[in-house]
Amino acid sequence: MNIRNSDSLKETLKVYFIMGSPNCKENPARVLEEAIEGGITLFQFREKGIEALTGDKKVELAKELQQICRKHQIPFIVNDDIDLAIELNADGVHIGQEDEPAAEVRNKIGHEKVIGVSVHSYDEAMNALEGGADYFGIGPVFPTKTKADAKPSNGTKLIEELRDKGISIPIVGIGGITAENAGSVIQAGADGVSVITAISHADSVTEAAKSLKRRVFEG
Ligand code: 3NM
Repeated sequence: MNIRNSDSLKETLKVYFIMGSPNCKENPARVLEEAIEGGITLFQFREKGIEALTGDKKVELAKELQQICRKHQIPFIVNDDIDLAIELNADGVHIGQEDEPAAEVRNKIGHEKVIGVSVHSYDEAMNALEGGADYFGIGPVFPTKTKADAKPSNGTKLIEELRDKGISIPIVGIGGITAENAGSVIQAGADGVSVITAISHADSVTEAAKSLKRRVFEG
C-alpha cells in the first residue's frame, strides 16, 4: 500500500504519537510499546528539548524505536532530521517552517516517503502544498508547555479556513490536545490528532492512547 495516498494517510494520521527521550517518564521503548498497545496509528521520533540525545545515542534510540514500529506495522516518521530519516529508511519526515523547503526535502528523500509540514497560515499552507507536502500539522491548537518556542495557540481557525477553501490534504492538529478536547479538532476538519504529553506523561500510556483513539473515532 502506498503510504502517501491521501485516503490511507488520513487513516494513518488519526492517532499520531510524537516523542523522544525528553518526553518520557520511563524508558522510551516501553512508552512506545504501551502506546502501540493502546492503538496509536503513527509514530514520530522527535528527539528535542532539555537533555535530548545527540550523535550515536540519538541514532541508537531512533533505531530501537523504529524496530518496535516495524514489529507492529506502525509507520515511523522522523522530525526535522532529514539525514537520519534517509539513514534509517524511515517512512517519512516532518518539517517546520525553519527547515529546508518541502520541495528540497522531496528531492532528497524520494517519492515514496511522507512529508509532513507544520503550517501556521494560508500562505504557508499553499507553499507547502506546492512543495509536495503530503499532510499539514497545524498548531498549537491549545496552549502547550511541551514546545518551548511554540506560537500562541490559535484554536482550530486555520483548519476550518483551509477546509472552507476546499483544501482536502490530510491535516492533523497539534498542541495541548487531550482526549477531552480531541473531538473539537476532528469536528473542525482535521483527520487526526498529534500528541506528545497526553500519551507520554499519562499514568497509563496504554489507557491514554485508547481513550484518545475513542474520541477521535467518535469525532
Ligand atoms: N509542535 P503536547 S506544538 C511539537 O504548534 C509541537 O507546531 C507544535 O506537545 C506546533 O501534545 C508541539 O504535549 C508540542 O502539547 C505538542
